[in-house]
Amino acid sequence: MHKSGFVNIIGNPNVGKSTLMNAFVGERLSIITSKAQTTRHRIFGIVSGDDFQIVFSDTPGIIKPAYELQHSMMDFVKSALEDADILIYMVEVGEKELKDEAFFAKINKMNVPILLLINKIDKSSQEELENQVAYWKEQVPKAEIFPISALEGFQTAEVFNRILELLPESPPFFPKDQLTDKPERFFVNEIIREKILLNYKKEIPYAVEVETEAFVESEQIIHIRSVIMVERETQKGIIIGHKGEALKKVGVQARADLEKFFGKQIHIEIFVKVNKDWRSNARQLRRFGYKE
Ligand code: GDP
Ligand code: K
Ligand code: MG
Repeated sequence: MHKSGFVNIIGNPNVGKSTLMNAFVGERLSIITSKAQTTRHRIFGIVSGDDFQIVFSDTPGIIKPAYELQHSMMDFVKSALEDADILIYMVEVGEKELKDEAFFAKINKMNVPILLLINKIDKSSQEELENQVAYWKEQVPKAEIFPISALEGFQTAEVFNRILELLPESPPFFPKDQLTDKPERFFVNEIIREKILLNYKKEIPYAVEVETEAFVESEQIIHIRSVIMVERETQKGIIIGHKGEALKKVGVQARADLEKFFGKQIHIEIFVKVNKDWRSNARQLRRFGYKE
């Protein structure tokens, strides 16, 4: 017998969704920072064994969309709610002030198993944790509750084993050696975007999109050419920085991660271009893979 299914991870921004998926897959497929809206796409992380295949979906955090890009991000969340075989709803210790009754009502009515993971318990006391479990039992009675630490790997094996038990009988959806649905260039873009999230303040990271124009692999080395797209001339100046120092730092940091990710020497050139209001432009969003 072979089991296979879609296990979709949803939750508020910054609760640790990407950290959990990477931990299960054993690769840094999803970028992680302490900033909300780090994850903009729905990303598959595929874990296969002899008789099972779990297709995890990492998704953007749930937000009220303010512009077209964020609408597309929430469409990824919606589709993850619709096609799950098992739903992982992740919360973090102490987030109960973000109560959303309509959302709870919706997931309580879903007819797939729901695992409600209370993450970051490394930061909580035993008493606080007990209160949290009681609270979530009341809000989402349908869910099985697991207190975990995605970062420290606490109780994540238990969650994984429960997923294996709940997984429906099915042939695999992807070749057994496939790790993700995204092409190599996607991960180049994401690694560069992570460095932008880490190096620039305020609005800058949210105005940025990265596009990789060339990815040429030979036996020894991968040659990459990427473009950082911003919405305004002033943002371009900030990205490049005084004498190009800021952009150089992004390049050095990205290259180090790319070498780890691809296991090869990397040569990378990064340019900055203005692409006015790309975040609000449906055609541009389609081009960057945010829309069908
Ligand atoms: P996402 O926005 O839900 O995908 O969250 P991320 O995976 O990007 O994580 C957001 C932040 O929470 C990062 O700084 C992570 O290192 C941190 N984080 C994730 N899991 C844990 C955990 O179990 N414990 C603690 N203390 N921090 C965590
Ligand atoms: K985040
Ligand atoms: Mg994320």
